[in-house]
Amino acid sequence: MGMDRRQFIKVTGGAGAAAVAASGLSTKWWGLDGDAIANPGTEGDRVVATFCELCFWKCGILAHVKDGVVTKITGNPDHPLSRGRLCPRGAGGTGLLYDPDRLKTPLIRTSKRGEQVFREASWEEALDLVGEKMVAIRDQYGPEAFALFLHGFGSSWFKHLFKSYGSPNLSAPSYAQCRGPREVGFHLTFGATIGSPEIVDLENSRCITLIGSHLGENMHNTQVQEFADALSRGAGLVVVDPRFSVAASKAKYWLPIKPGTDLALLLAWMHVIVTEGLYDKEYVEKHGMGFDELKLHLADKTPEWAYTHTTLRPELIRETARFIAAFKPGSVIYPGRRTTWYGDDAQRERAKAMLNGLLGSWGRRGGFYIPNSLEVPKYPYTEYPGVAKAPADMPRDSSYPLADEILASGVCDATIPGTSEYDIKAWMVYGTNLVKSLPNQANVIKSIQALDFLVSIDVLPAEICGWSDVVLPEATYLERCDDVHVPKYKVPYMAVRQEVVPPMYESKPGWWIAKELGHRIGLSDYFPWKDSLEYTMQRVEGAGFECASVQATGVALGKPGPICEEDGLELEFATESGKIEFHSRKLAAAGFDPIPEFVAPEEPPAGMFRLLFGRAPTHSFGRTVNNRLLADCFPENEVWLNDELAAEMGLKEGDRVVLTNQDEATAGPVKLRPTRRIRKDCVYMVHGWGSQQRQLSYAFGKGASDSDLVTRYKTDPIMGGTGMNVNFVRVERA
Ligand SMILES: Nc1nc2c(c(=O)[nH]1)N[C@H]1C(S)=C(S)[C@@H](COP(=O)(O)OP(=O)(O)OC[C@H]3O[C@@H](n4cnc5c(=O)[nH]c(N)nc54)[C@H](O)[C@@H]3O)O[C@H]1N2
Ligand SMILES: Nc1nc2c(c(=O)[nH]1)N[C@H]1C(S)=C(S)[C@@H](COP(=O)(O)OP(=O)(O)OC[C@H]3O[C@@H](n4cnc5c(=O)[nH]c(N)nc54)[C@H](O)[C@@H]3O)O[C@H]1N2
Ligand code: SF4
Ligand SMILES: [Mo]
Repeated sequence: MGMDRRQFIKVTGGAGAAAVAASGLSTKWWGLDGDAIANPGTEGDRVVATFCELCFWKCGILAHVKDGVVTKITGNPDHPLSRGRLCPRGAGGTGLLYDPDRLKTPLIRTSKRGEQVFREASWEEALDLVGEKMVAIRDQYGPEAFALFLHGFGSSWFKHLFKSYGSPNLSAPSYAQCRGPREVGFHLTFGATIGSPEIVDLENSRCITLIGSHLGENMHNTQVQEFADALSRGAGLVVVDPRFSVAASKAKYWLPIKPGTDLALLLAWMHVIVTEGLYDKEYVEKHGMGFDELKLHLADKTPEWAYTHTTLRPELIRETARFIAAFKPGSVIYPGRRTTWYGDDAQRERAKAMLNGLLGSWGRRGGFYIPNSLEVPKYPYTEYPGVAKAPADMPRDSSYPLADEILASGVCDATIPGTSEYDIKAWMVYGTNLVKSLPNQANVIKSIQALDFLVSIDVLPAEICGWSDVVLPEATYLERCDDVHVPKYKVPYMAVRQEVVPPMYESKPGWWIAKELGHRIGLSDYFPWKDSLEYTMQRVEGAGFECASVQATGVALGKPGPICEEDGLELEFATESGKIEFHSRKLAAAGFDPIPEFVAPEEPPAGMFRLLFGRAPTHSFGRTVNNRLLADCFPENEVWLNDELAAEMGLKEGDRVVLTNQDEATAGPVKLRPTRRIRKDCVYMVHGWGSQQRQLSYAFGKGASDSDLVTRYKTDPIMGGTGMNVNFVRVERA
């Protein structure tokens, strides 16, 4: 359905960026030889320890600076998430810093929204305007009518601003469009969520089962390091994926499942493991609840039954069930991350959790660890004012009783007048490209057109900026100091983000933008600190660490505690029953299946393929597609189509094709990749490409956008996640 971006952001180009040495780079997906990317760069005369923001994993980095220019980025050996190594994107961070297309000054829209003509403005004028709108919305409709959409670590300053302001509508597409179903499915079963970094002890796993988690292409540094180590140690690997992923190529078993039928496979695996007595009896006896109901439920979920849905041979299902069970404990069914697939996602995730329960993997070495975290006192602010109204993310006619975060898709919908309890009138959008990350782009644009006001804060002229009334240019992560990062992890630690070089152009750090806005809308009390350095050092000291040493190394480590039963930890489960719930009374009470039931998904019509999408190791969504260093390794996405079918259709390698979905939305032209590595009922592409914005001068027109084809989604009735793997496309020569 592509939008016309020819009119996008008409401003004159500013000062030229410092040139970065890019050379012929090649990257092995798995080698984590990201360093190769920046190695042409010189040793710095100054090295600053901070952490990465090229994705949301937050690896510790060392940024080398020579003559005021960041020359290379390497992994911080002291940081638990990088352990001295980086993924290619992290090493290529200078490609963002020195991207010539960066937002350089505040922009104010000068013609109708959608025509996207802007003028440059001073910070004074732009902030005054945003401040006036925040006051006007608060006075006229109440603070709840102003929503904050956010993604990324720097959003903390704006969360603080909006909580001080009194809005309950703070949401991120990383929940209802990403890991929400996983968190709900695991919480229902074990009374705890998975979080990020995922609490999976891959390092010690004896067998790893990936169900559509394409670790290695889905590149989270530490996780991939541990995955690679486990495999070289000889750990078993089972990969369930309609596509022969890179991980599948390393696996003992690849199960090319029919898309959308994983729940049937999970039930059949459990059937085999229970009927053959292969589960961890002692563990299930001690920690489980509802095992007898589960056993009864599984009675007819035979591999023969699952075969009719999954197309996987019954013998293969039996053999892999036995294989997986043979490695317990320490045999982990990886929980997945983007689990918003078919609208039955919380139940599929729950089935993964239950299988892990049968294998005795929760709280066990090589399974799921119980994380630690440093005690770091909050900055002593006065209490937030509280909120007058509930979030607007639930439509009037339904509710998602078990959602535990706010649905970004729901807040977006609530912007269309009359759909929710009250209307959202204004958005602030920080670090999330909603036009590409929420499903049904036409609906997102309809919501945007209904707004009184839209301000975005970004580093690049992303699609969302094009729809904004005011665009504020943030300094990149290498040019700013943010809050301290205190994750839940194996080892408790805290990391600091520090300014490596001063902000380029007129860009400003988020903390400064939030503070300036706070002052303008009568919230000065909530911004008592001079700058983020004063704020963070207060927290570092509060946690009992010495500022100078934390600034030098970028991290402060706490004492590791026990993280699994083998360390002597007594397991506790914060479920209703205090046990691992194989049968959930909570689900039953809310009107859902207490034990997951499989319902077959709709089939693609004749001549159409199910559209699947995922990640490439060298890119993060659309946020890196304009990065010249990374483009060298992966210049654009391609559409994977089964090679035999392609031949029948008269299509060959390198042909340009256009994809058209069930609603006549199109994407492309894009390069075709005929390959044996995918089933015949689906096509696959990497998400994030197909930018229609001229302002992103590299990414413009490269590849195709899956987002343009996700016009339809299926909502998870349990938690409101938007299942997005439900679109069908035809493939035609361009
Ligand atoms: N069709 C489709 N939709 C999807 C997905 C998919 O695969 N396909 N994936 C889903 C998933 S898993 C997720 S997590 C979400 C993610 O969706 P988004 O949160 O939208 O993620 P990005 O595409 O990374 O968008 C990040 C935006 O932040 C900007 N940015 C980058 N760095 C900074 C910074 O330091 N400061 C500021 N202020 N801005 C910055 C970038 O320029 C970009 O505009 O999308 C979901 N939606
Ligand atoms: N390099 C890189 N790494 C990233 C990111 C990035 O942008 N770039 N983003 C990060 C984020 S926020 C997320 S959420 C994760 C997302 O990464 P993942 O959670 O691993 O998931 P997806 O991208 O949804 O899944 C893609 C895989 O699922 C397969 N698949 C599709 N449909 C089905 C199905 O019905 N059944 C099965 N069994 N498999 C199926 C696809 O073929 C593909 O291999 O990646 C993270 N890591
Ligand atoms: S995984 Fe890569 S991009 Fe993500 S934080 Fe780590 S180095 Fe940066
Ligand atoms: Mo995600």
